[in-house]
Amino acid sequence: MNRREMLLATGVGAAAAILLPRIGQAEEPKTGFTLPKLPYEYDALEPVIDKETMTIHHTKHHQTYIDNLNKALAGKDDWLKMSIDDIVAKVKTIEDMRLRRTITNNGGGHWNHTFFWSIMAPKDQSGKPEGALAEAIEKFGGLDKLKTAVQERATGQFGSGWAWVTAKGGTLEVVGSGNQNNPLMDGARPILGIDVWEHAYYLKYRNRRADYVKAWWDVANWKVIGENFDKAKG
Ligand code: MN3
Repeated sequence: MNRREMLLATGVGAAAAILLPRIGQAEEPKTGFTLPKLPYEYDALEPVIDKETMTIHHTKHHQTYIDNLNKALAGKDDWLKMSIDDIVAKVKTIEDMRLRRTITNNGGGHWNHTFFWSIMAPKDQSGKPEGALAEAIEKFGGLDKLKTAVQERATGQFGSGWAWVTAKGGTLEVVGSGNQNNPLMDGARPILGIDVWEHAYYLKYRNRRADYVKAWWDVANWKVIGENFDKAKG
């Protein structure tokens, strides 16, 4: 008689039926991260971001970061237990510099892209800054000033990287990062970030990064960015 049969036979079947699968699940090791589904269709951000770019960016580029992250974390159960948010925030505690670099690039890549998809919406659902975020933007000098600062960061970023808006203590700040680094790795929480790797815009905008960033605001999801601000201002 195994444990389950014994429990059933002794009349605690109802409790066992609830408890046993839970025990099993808790002991199941997490094997890695999976590609999150986009919150809209691949062509939903047209004409600002074309369907082909979105498809390749999501199914190839983002998937590759996840595959490489999983490869790097294989067997590292302590890390696999963590959320991608925690992994990215703690990446600088990794002593092995080679591993730190791999997790920075690929954990960062996974976090950044998951974040990027979430802060965009079809043009007709973009909305506008409201509430506490709208006040913070006013304090910054207005939306046009914020857009100009982001534009400067985005076009001034040499090579691949990101332009971010963070909200430490409720004050907006515009920062840039190279490769897949992000502000979370430096203890600041972004509320908005624009991918300025060529793979994010080259098919449609060719070398015209400035045009892509200027157009990007039409698909900014201000509802989500506002929620990010409420969480980040803390
Ligand atoms: Mn990208």
